[in-house]
Amino acid sequence: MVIIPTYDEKENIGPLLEEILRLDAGDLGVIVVDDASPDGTAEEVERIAAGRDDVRLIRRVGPRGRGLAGREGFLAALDAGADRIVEMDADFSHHPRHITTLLAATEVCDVALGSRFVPGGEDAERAFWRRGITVLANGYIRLLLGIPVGDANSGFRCFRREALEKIDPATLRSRGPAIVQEVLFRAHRRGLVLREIPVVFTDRKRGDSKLGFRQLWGGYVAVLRLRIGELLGRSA
Ligand SMILES: Nc1nc2c(ncn2[C@@H]2O[C@H](COP(=O)(O)OP(=O)(O)O)[C@@H](O)[C@H]2O)c(=O)[nH]1
Ligand SMILES: [Mg+2]
Repeated sequence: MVIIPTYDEKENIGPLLEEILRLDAGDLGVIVVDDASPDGTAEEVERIAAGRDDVRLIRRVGPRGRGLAGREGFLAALDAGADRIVEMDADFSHHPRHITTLLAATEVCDVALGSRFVPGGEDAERAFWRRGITVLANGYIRLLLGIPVGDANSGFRCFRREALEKIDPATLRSRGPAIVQEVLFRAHRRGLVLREIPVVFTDRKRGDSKLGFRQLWGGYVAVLRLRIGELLGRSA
């Protein structure tokens, strides 16, 4: 099962679903979790999903957030009985061709992390400043949380069902993009076997990034909170 959080991805979601559904990866279902996108992303998904049972749309209401949507997607995938759960962005930064490699990797690990920073991986075409931020953020997260991975910020991952159950999505706290680090933090602290798989990231061609300075800053604070919470005895 592939879960995709969307906010204003009308132009991307159609072509993306098409590529995912064309993959030779068994009966891979897709759950799109949309946060009432003003551009009509949900209607586009409904149009595609009509008459087929491998594409599902969750229309969220209430406060929106990458974290809130991710959490809901994880829970829906578990609820649907999924054996493997892949999370990815809708903007083609995460290319569907990597899904099969991530799925295969979970035969020998609990969580396969799509990584730009292992041999074969690449952060292509992204603005210089975004790459700089990613490098700094990785150093900060590794230092603070002590997680031995090269790419802590990639939200392109595949989980074995039992691994995701251990991560316990229902109790994730992040409302925003920091969910990516929170999930990694839990996976590591709860003893899951992680493996980094090289992927090539490309910058989005259509639509706009939702990650502004405020969200980036919020992510750093969230990571710091995770560590402080742990030092105060709160379980990861
Ligand atoms: N449901 C939902 N999805 C979101 C929200 N914010 C971002 N996303 C999705 O999360 C993914 C990553 O967001 P993006 O803006 O590309 O962030 P960036 O790649 O870090 O610049 C994309 O699929 C977005 O559509 C949100 O508030 N709600
Ligand atoms: Mg993006």
